[in-house]
Amino acid sequence: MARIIVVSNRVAVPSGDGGARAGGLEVALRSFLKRHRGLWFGWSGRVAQKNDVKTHTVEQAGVTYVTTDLSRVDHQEYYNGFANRMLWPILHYRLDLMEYFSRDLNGYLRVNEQFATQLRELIEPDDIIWVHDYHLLPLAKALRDRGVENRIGFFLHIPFPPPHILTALPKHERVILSLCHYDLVGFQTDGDADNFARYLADECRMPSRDPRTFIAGKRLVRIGAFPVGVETAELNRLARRTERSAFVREVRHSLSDRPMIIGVDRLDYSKGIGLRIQAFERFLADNPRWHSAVTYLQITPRSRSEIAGYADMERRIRESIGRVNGRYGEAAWTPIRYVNRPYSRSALAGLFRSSKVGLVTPLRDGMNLVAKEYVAAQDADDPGVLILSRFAGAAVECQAALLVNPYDPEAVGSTIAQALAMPIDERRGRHDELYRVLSENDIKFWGERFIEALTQPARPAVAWPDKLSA
Ligand code: GDG
Repeated sequence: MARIIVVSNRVAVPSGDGGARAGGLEVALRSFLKRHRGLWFGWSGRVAQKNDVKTHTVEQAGVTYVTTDLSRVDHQEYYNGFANRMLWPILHYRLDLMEYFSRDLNGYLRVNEQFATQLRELIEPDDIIWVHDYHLLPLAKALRDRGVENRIGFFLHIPFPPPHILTALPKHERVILSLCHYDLVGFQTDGDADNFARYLADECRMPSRDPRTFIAGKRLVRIGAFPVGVETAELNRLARRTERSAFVREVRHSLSDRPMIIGVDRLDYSKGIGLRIQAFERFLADNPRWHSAVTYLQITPRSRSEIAGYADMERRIRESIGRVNGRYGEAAWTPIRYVNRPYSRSALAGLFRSSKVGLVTPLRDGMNLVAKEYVAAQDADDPGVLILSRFAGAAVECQAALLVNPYDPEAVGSTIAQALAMPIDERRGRHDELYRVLSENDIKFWGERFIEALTQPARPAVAWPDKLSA
């Protein structure tokens, strides 16, 4: 069995807390690498002072973790700059928020070159390389330039917009077209994959063999949809256990056993938290019978606080929660509980299971694992109801959820009332369907399916098109 090398911006090196704070995807990638005696390479998360950049190697439970620090300027230009101020907004369809600086683009390309130089030393001839996410779009080109001929696959965790949005990215060909140096480029949904295919066909005039296979010089680049899943069965077990934990019992007790609505999101504008609060306010305005009778718990760990817009967004969210609590709250009832600290995976699973409604309303999301985790955690006999944005990748598989337009607070507000009043038979029917889909496509299946597709043989011999060698 070939060794697998996973490359991602951040590496989830196991910490002393047994991974309690790790997200489900990190935990799953780790166990995937264990099965393939793999290696995980990427940024250590440390920013070196005075350019004292170090590389760290840790071996644990059959997995090798190699991480590298970033210099202060690389962190600023590659990570905060081009990746998070330019690529993140544009790939989430937010042209209004993108900030382009050519020095950030140069920093982004430079760090990808540095990663390729370090990675080159670790790669053995039969290794399969799996690169993750928008920080590393040009990594395969940098590796090919260094003579790496191994199979290299790429998976984009976030959305991929249509060409007319994407082409607002200055010098988009240098970044996006470099994806053609991968053997397989995977997306969350067919819609994302089609957008990339249209970009190659219409914008770059790239020849193709079929709608999902393009001819990129001496190799074929294949495109596919690989919707990421969760550890469905494992989460269900975890939720069943922690539902009875002292922590969850205390939360429930503090709510006087009122029904709970839950939202869990990294603090990010793509998650639509501000509009969601407006929707909850609308729900309260239209449904006085639920006053003092339901509590909305919003758990929002801070992220990317170094980026100016994120601090403003946080202030606006706090203000609107204060407004709703001030207007509708009572001495014995706070309508919205807002928490910025992160919780362990098991605590979250228990809270999901204890919540009548999972409120997941991103304005745009590659997949949204919280939606799937909420479903996985439910009690099949008495399940909660998932309200899900139609603009989350998860909506493709989760058709049995209550799908909403997150830009319409009035409609989301009335959907909250519908969810709280939903009869048990309908709740069970919807949940059975959702759980079945998430059991078939769980995280393990996702990883194996991607690697299987990546290792399929397919290499034609034709000339490099001009655009690629540019
Ligand atoms: C990107 C794409 C795509 C959240 N709070 C805590 C905590 N979390 C965990 C959740 C979930 C993960 O973080 C968040 O995943 P999402 O998918 O919801 O969103 P992004 O972070 O934006 O992820 C997204 C994903 O990549 C995977 O491909 O689905 O579309 O944007 O697992 O549970 N985990 C813990 N404590 C918290 O307080 N332990």
